[in-house]
Amino acid sequence: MAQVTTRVAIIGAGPAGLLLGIALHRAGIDFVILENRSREYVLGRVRAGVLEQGSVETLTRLGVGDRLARDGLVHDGIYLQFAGERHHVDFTALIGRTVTVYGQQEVVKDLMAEHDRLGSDARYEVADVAPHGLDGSAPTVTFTSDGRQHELAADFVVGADGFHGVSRASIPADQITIYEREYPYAWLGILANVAPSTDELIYCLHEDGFAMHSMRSHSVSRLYLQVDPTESIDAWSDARIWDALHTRLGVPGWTLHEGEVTEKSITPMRSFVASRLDYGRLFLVGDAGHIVPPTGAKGLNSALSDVTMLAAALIDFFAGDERKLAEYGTAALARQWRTQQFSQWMTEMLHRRPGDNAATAFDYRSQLGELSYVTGSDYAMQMLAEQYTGLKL
Ligand code: RFL
Ligand code: PHB
Repeated sequence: MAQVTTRVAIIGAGPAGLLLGIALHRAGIDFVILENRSREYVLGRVRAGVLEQGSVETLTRLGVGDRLARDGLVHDGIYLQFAGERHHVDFTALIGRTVTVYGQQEVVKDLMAEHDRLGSDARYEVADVAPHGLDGSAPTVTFTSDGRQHELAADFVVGADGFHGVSRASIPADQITIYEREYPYAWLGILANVAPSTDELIYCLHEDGFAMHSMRSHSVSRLYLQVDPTESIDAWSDARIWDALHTRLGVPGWTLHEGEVTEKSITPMRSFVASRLDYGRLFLVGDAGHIVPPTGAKGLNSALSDVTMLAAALIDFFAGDERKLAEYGTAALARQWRTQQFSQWMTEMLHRRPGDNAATAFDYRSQLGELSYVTGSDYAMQMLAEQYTGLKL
């Protein structure tokens, strides 16, 4: 068995694992990244699109913000649309903060390029990744690569392996509780080769369900529709998707421009939080420890904020101060629960509950009342702006 020793074994090369590696490198701390997919697969995944101001600051501080500064689209606010009217929520005017539209794929591309430049030990397409000895002081991670068995010995193991990873699953079941809920709807998302028909993101509650207009660049649009979670993507031709987008997003005097659809998929929506993000020598970051529904644009940003906290704690630990590392799980979860509440609030305010009955008719009108209050109150809009642009760490 081939053996390697490092300080920090990072499982997963998504945005969380890749960023942690760079933060550790900057502090001179050794790490190895293990990823079970290929580089191309990881780079090809289309996911989140909005970076909080704090995420932009983190990427910039760690020296991976050049392309982001050049190509990221800084947005002063968002639109909330309901009852056929579009309302602007101006974050800059309300609280002096912004968000930046820059695809997760681009973040991952920048992080991978930096690892290439640094010559990092990041291994892709490894199999059978398994952590061991997490409750002792000398954990290891075994894996197979190029048909050979390997063992990586480390001081710490970081689970950055997403919702379906092995890290969370290696905490004994009687030591962890899962808090979760599913939503009775999913998002059908498309990428289209067409200039965005809006300057800022539109979040829309329509009688037929939620719709959203986002973007990736000046020439690529990203659009979403609320659909039934059991729906098959095959039932949605491009023409049907554009029809639904026109119906839901349409307002008088505005035109939605269509373009070639280059990607389409359906994503289920769930809220999920593990009761602990640390177990002995294991620490969880990002989707490995928690999932939000995408309506508040928090998934990627939470992953990056976990990494910021954990990197600072590990750097302190190796400098002889263990306090932050002991507090990481509690601090990250406290922040995460606030993020969970915001994501759940945005989601439930903006989606139609399925079913055609007196209760859902009531709920829809109550949601319109809530949106009318939010867009009519500077206090409510400030609350939204503060959470959307990102809570302080
Ligand atoms: P990731 O990005 O899932 O990366 C985890 C990495 O770990 C690898 N992995 C393993 N590696 C080794 N051994 C194993 N046993 C492994 N098991 C898994 C995986 O291949 C992967 O490379 O987690 P990370 O880094 O925590 O980043 C979190 C974000 O990716 C996530 O929060 C967001 O993308 C969530 N999300 C969205 N968030 C938004 O804010 N807006 C969106 O529009 C949005 N769309 C999405 C999403 C998440 C999706 N998933 C997870 C199904 C769309 C999708 C489809
Ligand atoms: C996206 O552009 O993919 C996106 C933007 C905002 C969200 C979710 C997804 O809330």
